[in-house]
Amino acid sequence: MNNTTYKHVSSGNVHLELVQGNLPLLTIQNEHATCSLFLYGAHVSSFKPKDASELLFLSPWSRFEKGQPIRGGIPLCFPWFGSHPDRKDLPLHGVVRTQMWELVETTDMPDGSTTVVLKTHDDEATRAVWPYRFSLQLILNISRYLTLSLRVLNTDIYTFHFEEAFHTYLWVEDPASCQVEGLDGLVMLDRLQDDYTSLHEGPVKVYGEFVRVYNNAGSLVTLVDPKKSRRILLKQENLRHVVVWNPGVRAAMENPEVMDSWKSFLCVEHANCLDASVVLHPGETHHSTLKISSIPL
Ligand code: TA6
Repeated sequence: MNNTTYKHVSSGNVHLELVQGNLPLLTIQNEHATCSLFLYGAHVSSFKPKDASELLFLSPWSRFEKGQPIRGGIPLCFPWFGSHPDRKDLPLHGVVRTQMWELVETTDMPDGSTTVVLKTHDDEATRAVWPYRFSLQLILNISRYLTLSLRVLNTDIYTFHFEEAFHTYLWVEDPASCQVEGLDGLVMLDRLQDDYTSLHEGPVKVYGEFVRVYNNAGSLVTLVDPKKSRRILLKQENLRHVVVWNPGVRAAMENPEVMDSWKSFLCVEHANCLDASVVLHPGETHHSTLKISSIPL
């Protein structure tokens, strides 16, 4: 299946339709969970395991327009994370979250889960701002867990380095009442205080505008939400840093695509960024994986 034939595809557990702003949205519903995914940005917008509530937050103020990033869900950041290191005029978080990805295949697996494969690559527009040839593949598996595996292939004749992230917006009842566990004892950079660095101790609790990078996290980080009575589990492979972000009321109200929705999400982002950016030689592939699930408290 390619992007010229996706208009009204429906097969097995997978359904494809055009929604908001004519963006193609894939919905996967199987015996374990329901998941929605925009082909624009390969952007997962919803994941609801059976017998549990929605894990991801999608801003109702998001514009859902080509050329604009979708606010919420799981934006994919590549080849830079946050602002471009030299050019502040370029979009935050790179170029692939505003590209239309190609749906390669969907497979209903014998265990009842569903696998979806999408891909994208460099084009004239990406090379105008990042002069390398690359190919990206996102492999999703929807079961009791949502598993996202990103493969970055260097198809250039030159070595490049890149940053990448799963910029996950988790749905919470009240960010200030939540805590993020699994980051104890790590070096922390406060991005709002000129990267002031300290050793972090205990669980992370957010207050006001909060953008902190926790270095070299372990494989499991969890978000405890007492008001939703649940713990969200985030398990990673090959993603070194964890960024915890909430804009707080002031910055949120200045952003028409966030507004009062700041009260309903906490971003816990898995990233290879800053000193953890990846060097990739021609012909090499880099793999990273994030697995998301929840359990009741
Ligand atoms: O990852 C954290 C961050 O870089 C924040 O500093 C904030 O600017 C945010 O991402 C923006 O994310 P968005 O999805 O709105 O583009």
